[in-house]
Amino acid sequence: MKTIVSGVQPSGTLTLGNYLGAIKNFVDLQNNGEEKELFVFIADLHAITVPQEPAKLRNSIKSLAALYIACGLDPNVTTLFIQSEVREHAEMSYLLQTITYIGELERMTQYKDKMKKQENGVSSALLTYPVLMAADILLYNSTHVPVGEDQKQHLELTRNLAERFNNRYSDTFNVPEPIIKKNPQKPPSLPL
Ligand code: LTN
Repeated sequence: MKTIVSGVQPSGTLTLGNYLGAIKNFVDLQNNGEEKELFVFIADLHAITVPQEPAKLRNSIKSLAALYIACGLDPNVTTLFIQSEVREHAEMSYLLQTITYIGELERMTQYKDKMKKQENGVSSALLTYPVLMAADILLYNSTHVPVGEDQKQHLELTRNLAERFNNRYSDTFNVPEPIIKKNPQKPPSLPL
């Protein structure tokens, strides 16, 4: 049986881009009639890799939860949750950091782009962000992960870390496959 995990960051204002780029795919997966287990979360630990205003972030978390449900994710069918409320995400992230090379994180294109934009220095969590993402995925023994084209490199790292851990210690993690939608629907002039 497939186990599918994905999340959206609760940062900024939610747009049609969030719906078309991510949430609609989750709803389609939920309703496609296949037997599966689907986990969809609110990636608030990812959001705090860049500075956030606490009150605004709390609001964004609630808005994203409402959006998930309004778009058709059914809490009776899909496991919906807030990442920070499951502390194993942070624990697993630390354990995976022990097998991650700094060099492979520094090569991530999203890190390089975001780093250039931060004026007051970059948190170490921005560098280790892809390890947290690997933790999100490997924690549930996922078989499939729906992500946008921009997250392909992070998925590749996740697969490498799963294989590295399995080889170094014992066969522990499933090595997940990405579900990357070709030609995603994009609203004009909105970055996804
Ligand atoms: N990094 C992703 C959000 C995200 C995610 C995940 C997606 C965090 N953890 C695990 C899939 C699986 C983003 O910014 N779109």
